[in-house]
This record gives sequence, C-alpha cells and structure tokens, in this order.
Amino acid sequence: MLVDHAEVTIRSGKGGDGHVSFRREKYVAAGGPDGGDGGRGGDVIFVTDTGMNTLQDFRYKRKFSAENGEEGAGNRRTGKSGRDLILKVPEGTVIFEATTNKVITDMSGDNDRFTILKGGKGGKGNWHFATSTMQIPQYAEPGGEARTLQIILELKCIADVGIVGYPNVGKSTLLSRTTNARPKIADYHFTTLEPNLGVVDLDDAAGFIMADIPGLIEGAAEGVGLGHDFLKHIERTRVLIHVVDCASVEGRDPVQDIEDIDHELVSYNADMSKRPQVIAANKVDLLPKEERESVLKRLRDRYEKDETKVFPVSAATGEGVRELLYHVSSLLMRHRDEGARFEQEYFPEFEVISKEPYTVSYDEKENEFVIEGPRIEKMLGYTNLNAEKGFLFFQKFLKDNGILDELKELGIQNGDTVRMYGHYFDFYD
Ligand SMILES: Nc1nc2c(ncn2[C@@H]2O[C@H](COP(=O)(O)OP(=O)(O)OP(=O)(O)O)[C@@H](O)[C@H]2O)c(=O)[nH]1
Ligand SMILES: [Mg+2]
Repeated sequence: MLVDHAEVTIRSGKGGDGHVSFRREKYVAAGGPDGGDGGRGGDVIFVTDTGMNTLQDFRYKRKFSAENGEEGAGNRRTGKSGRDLILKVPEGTVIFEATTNKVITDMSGDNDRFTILKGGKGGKGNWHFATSTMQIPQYAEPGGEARTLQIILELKCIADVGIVGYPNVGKSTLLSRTTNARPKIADYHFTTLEPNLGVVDLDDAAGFIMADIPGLIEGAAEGVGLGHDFLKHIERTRVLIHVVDCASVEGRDPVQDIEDIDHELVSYNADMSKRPQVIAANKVDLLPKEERESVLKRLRDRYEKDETKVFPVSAATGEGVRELLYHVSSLLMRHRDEGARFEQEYFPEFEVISKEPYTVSYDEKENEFVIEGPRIEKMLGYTNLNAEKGFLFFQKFLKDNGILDELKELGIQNGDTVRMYGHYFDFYD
C-alpha cells in the first residue's frame, strides 16, 4: 500500500533553566553569583530524502520530540543543548497544520530543509542578574517553553504532467509507451491502483516527469471510486493530459467524458481548471478513417481553444504520440513557474507571537497613532519592511489581528501617521 498521508504530533525541546549558584573558593568568604545558562531546546526540522518515496515511517510512530536543553551549572557553565530532531520525508511532501488545514511548508524544489518548530531558549543563569544593588541574585531565568504542533503530512507527487481520464481509456498504456515506467495494463476498470511516475526523454526538447493516476469517474471529487485519494498527486502538475477513448469501446461519448472529468477536477480544486490541458484522443487505431475524422472534428470544435489542443493518438501503436509529447514539452516551458509549489499559509512562529499583548493609542502631542507591545515588536523582528513582500505581509498581519480596525475606532484618517518602534508609515485604508 502506498502511504501518502500521515498525521503526527511534533514537539520541540524545552530550553534548560538558568542556574542559581555562588562561587566557592578557598579564602573567599562569599563568592559572586556564577550560575550558568540553560542549554537551548532542540528544533524540529524536516529534510527531504531522495531515497524515500512514501510516508511509511510515519505510519506507526506518531509522536516525535526533540531533546530538552539541560540546566546550567555552577562556575558559569552552560547546560548542554538539546539535540535537534531531524525528520526525513520524500520530496513532494506538503506539511499542514492539522486543525486549520493550512500549509506550513512544501518540501519540494530547493526547500529541502525546513525548521518547523524552534526549541525553547536557554534561561539565563543568575550571574547575569547581579547589579550593584543586587549582589546575591537568587533568581535565574527559566528555560523557554517547548512547543507542540499537530501536523498532517501529505505526499503530492512532483510530476510536471498528470494523465487523467475515465478508467480503461489507455492512460497507463500511454505512460508505458512514452516513459521508462512499466505500469500494469489490462482491459478492465481500475487496473491502476496507485499513481505511477515515469520520465519522458525527448531528443531535442526538455524532458519531463509524468504521472498516471487511477481512473476517475463521476463523483470522484466527493470520494466516489478510487480517484479521489490520488487527485492530490496531480495537484502540483503544470499540464494535464486528458485521455479519452475516441473509439468508444465502452459506449461512452468522448466529448461528454471530457466535460464530466473536468467537472470532477474543478470540484476537487478550482485551480485545476487553470491548468493547460491537452486532449489525447486515444485508440484511433480502432477507427476507420471517416469515423476518426468525425470524432476528431467534434472534439476540436468543442475544446480546441487557446492552448488546448486535440491529438489523435494510439498508445498501443505509438501513432501520434510524438507530436503530443512535443506539444506538452512546449507548454511546460511556457508555464515553467506555475503550479509547482504550495505557499505557506500557517506560520508556527507567528502563532506564538499572536498571543502576546499589544496596545493601540493616539499620541496627541505628536499627532501620531502608536502601536506597541511585544506582539508588534516581535513581529517587526520577523519582517523586512523594506521589501515589498515583507511590507504586504506586515499589513496583512495588522489587518488579521484587528489592529487596523482599532486604529479606525480611534478615528484615524487616510494620510495620518502611524508609529511603531521607530518605524513610521502613512495610513491608507
Ligand atoms: N486498440 C487500442 N487499445 C488500447 C490503446 N490504449 C490502451 N488500449 C487498451 O485499453 C485497455 C486499457 O488500458 P490501460 O492503459 O490499462 O487503461 P487505463 O486508462 O490505465 O485504465 P485504468 O488504470 O483502469 O484506469 C488495455 O486493454 C489496453 O491494451 C490503443 O491506443 N489502442
Ligand atoms: Mg491504468
């Protein structure tokens, strides 16, 4: 069985506590404070491992913890840091926060290492707290908290091209004809039970990775048939090849088939309708010339527009397949930067920040609106306001946290100045 889904709990290490102790030396009556700092807690880090292709490792073990930092010791000795926990996943794994289902990270492309939870900081030992008035500090800082997160791992193939269509139309035959993959092929429905991946090599054009998934049927998006569990594997593809049986071996109408399957794709993920699609009118070897022309004409009249093209092919004999592949390769070049990545929507670090307090007020003397407090200060530490992306991100943060609304309640007008920790900006709604 292909294990492509797992739900697990991860926990970072707690920071070690700072230590309280005092120097003891011969002939020195009362030594100064010398309690060392706690060690930092371990991080939880995901890395991709090209040797893996399932999430099997997460099937039985469900809880993963990094090590805690150790407490500091006398003589200003720092406690040992907790070891980071490194979890290996196959490339193409997307990690979601379990309750919101928001994307935390997509382990693909150059994102081959991602720190998902930071360990707690080590607490400062008591020697840091000695001042002229407080020479015997009995206090040391506790270590930073460990953090726990419930996550879902989902493996989404990294194929460039996805092959979709009803059962038995010849999807696997096409994959085996064009790639190094050797999927099972047979004359019955649901021969393919798990996605197959293959590499297309072209002499004088860019090659690509192609995935064949189990056949789709009506209701697939709602979980009917087998296809639903595998739609995720074609979500990140940039081009879809829609295979139809234009010889209607099973009595269905290929023109209607395309509409039905497209409907399923869009119900599953609306973005799928934006994928460029190529129609492979398969099994033409079974049709006499006139019938062939008439089916092709109907398909073309209905679907050929913009980038969508219909290719008469026979996956069995290889006829027409070359033209199809070169067209797909050129589409891929044109859509190089699309569809391959899932953007981060959930930021574990910000979840902590968003529990911190803040205040919004009006400074009459300066005629400025002031936002301050740890939430704002820490957020500024994470954001580069000089970059456009950072600035937009910060704006969204202000909005999502209700801070913009609070400014408005205080009567802010367009053009008024907002101040936060030395940053000034003009308010525009
Ligand atoms: N004559 C002819 N038969 C074909 C062609 N392509 C596929 N077939 C036959 O159609 C049947 C189904 O082919 P598969 O490739 O297994 O179809 P599939 O779409 O992968 O089917 P599922 O995995 O069940 O969804 C097999 O018997 C193939 O030999 C073709 O171009 N011409
Ligand atoms: Mg198949």
